[in-house]
Amino acid sequence: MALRAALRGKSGLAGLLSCSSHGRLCPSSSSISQRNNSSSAKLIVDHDQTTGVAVMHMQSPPVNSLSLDFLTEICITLEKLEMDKGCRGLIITSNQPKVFSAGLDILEMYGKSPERCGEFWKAVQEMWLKLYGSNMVTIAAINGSSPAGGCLMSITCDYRIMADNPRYSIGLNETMLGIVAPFWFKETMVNTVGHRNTEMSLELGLLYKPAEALKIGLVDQLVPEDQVLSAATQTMTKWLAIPEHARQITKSMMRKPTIEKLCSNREADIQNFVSFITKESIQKSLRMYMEMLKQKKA
Ligand code: CO8
Repeated sequence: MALRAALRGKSGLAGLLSCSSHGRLCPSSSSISQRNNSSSAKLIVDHDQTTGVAVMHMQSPPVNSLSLDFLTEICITLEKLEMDKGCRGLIITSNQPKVFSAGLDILEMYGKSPERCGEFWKAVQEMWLKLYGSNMVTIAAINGSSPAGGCLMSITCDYRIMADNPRYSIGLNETMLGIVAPFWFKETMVNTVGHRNTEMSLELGLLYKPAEALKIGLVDQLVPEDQVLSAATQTMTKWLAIPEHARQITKSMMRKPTIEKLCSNREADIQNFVSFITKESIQKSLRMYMEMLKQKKA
């Protein structure tokens, strides 16, 4: 049944996401296919009509941290691209220097009401569902550091190319903040680097330099910094040459169990997050981590 849905083409894998509240975050369902590019405050999308490839540049200063507003913009953009039959591939990259994305905006998890935390977490789930379940070929062009939620965004993609710069790092470092990556972060990581690497990585909150990330398969390719986007474009051409339905059905087979697990536990997952993050001890850990970030700067 699911495979048949995927066979229907563009709506296939995305169509499996029956739990994804597409309408909620997407006030407009109009296509952007007639335009070569679109921009909002925090995102620039260059859509090449001839190749069917869109490049989404994140530019939310200073570090592309994923606030509720930014997540909402990302979700709206992903929804539009997914519905656009002229868009078959998506490259995600950053316009901010040195950083792909600093992950979830810590300020969204600190000192906020339970209702607001719940709304924020729903948006995080929504972004993951849209990216992990996308029918498009998705490539992360990681041109800077990519901790926590930034790493999550990257591993939802089909392929990862990272700038070969030892000053950058990538990983799910949640434990370093005193918080715990939820099961769907963990499973996306397991699906990428295997159980043992994930276990060590998550328990120790490891951030990997590009060469180490390549070694464990957290990224697929390293290139000089100024070639990240061109390498992503080249790789995209190869992926788009694969018969589309076969590729989409295969992607669906690989990802469906993880996606369905979140879909059937979505509300409970929100409640877990809210009760965990609003605990005084967790708030204290977040406060200390933010102070540490400031001290590092001084
Ligand atoms: N959220 C909010 N603000 C941030 C974040 C963030 N994630 N990251 C950095 N900032 C702020 C800094 O505090 C600083 O603010 P200010 O200018 O006011 O002092 C500003 O952005 C610039 O930061 P830096 O000076 O540190 O910039 P650098 O270019 O030197 O370094 C880095 C960039 C490497 C990204 C660095 O900022 C960093 O390591 N940031 C922290 C990244 C991080 O640990 N993120 C984890 C977020 S949690 C997450 O994504 C998953 C949560 C899952 C929750 C599960 C709970 C159940």
